Amino acid sequence: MAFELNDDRIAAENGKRLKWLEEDYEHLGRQLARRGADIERLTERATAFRVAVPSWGVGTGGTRFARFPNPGEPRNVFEKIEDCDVVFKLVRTTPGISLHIPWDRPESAAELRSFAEARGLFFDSMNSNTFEDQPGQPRSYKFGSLSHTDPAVRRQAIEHNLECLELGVKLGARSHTVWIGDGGNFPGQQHLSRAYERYLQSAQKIYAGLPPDWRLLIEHKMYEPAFYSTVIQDWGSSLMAAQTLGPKAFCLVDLGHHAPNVNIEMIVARLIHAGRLGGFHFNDSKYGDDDLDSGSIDPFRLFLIFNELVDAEWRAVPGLKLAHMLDQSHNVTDPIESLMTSAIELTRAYAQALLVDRKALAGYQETNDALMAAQTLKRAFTTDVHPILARARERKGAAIDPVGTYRRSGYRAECARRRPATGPARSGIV
Ligand code: LRH
Ligand code: MN
Repeated sequence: MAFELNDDRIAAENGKRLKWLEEDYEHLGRQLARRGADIERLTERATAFRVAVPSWGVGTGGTRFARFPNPGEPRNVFEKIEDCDVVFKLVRTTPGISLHIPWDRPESAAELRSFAEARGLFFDSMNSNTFEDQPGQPRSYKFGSLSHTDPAVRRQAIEHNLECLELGVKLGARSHTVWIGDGGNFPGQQHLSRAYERYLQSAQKIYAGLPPDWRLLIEHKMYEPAFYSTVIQDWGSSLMAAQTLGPKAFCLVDLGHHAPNVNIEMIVARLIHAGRLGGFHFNDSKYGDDDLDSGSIDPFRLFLIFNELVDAEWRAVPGLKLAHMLDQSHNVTDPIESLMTSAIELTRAYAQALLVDRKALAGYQETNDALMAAQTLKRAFTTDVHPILARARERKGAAIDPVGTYRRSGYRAECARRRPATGPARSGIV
């Protein structure tokens, strides 16, 4: 596809906005200097921040009630990469793409890999799918997959995961994320312990297939599609599984996979303590697994999660290597715009967490000065770091105003012209 949103266009757009950015950046720099913070250091850290985008996030999401496709939707994995490329060009924070198999299974892994690498992109965590039946699939996952009572179904699910590892090696990925919807809708439907044990046996076979330098990311979820019990329902089930499997198994925290008032930053702190925090699926939610744009409902919660991550870094917690990924469903927005603004919201939460005066905070915590401790966090959260984020983008050749630049580029209209709707790419996400 010839139409490209190129660096010249972005530079031209930035040129019109540089003057106010410099003004705001200088002003914030002086304010932060008074607080003992070095704006250049913060901008450096914000510039280095990275989060992967989900291939399934560039298509239009929907609910069980309806899906309202966007014009010019990607129809195959290559068009998904093209859209991920636009996100990357405009924010330069998202070089990694997380694929979902079989939705993104390529004819040729080599062709797909070079297509991505030619755009400065790489493949992040692989994702298996044993939560739906594929056409012609011998055995159904209706009653589960890795924890199914039928060993033949478990074998089928294990083989699918091993296929994801094999493909992932060809694509240059370094981790594999396993989320299963296994569970029951009624008390008594599943034996809660035997189902978990079957899961562990199956997961051990997947773990045994992990390439040496890979990580296995276990994703827990409270409910849905099962509505009474879920085999990997919470961080405890995930942590025990990781500890059972071995040192390459870690826990992945999807923000939407918890009950509304659960203290997720506490879970993050515990998983860091256990040395098993492996990564995140960032999104936001008010009720269930709403998969809304990160920071769109509760930006303070997002900040508190990054506060735990930055605090762990500050305490030099060993071996903390995190896979940050977005996992969202864009039902009413242009997915490209939502992914760009969500990547920026994560960078914002990270930059604000870097602004926390940790020495002062530790002092207030030690002396039980509750108010000043809370105020110290709030001060960082209420600092408008927009100039730092825009400067970081501008310095990387990304857009100072990504959404404006994107809209003025006419990319979506061009996609609508060049990608006549043939029905959505196999994203599976209705
Ligand atoms: C499950 C989930 C999981 C993905 C899917 C697309 O709710 O968060 O991470 O496989 O969404
Ligand atoms: Mn997820």
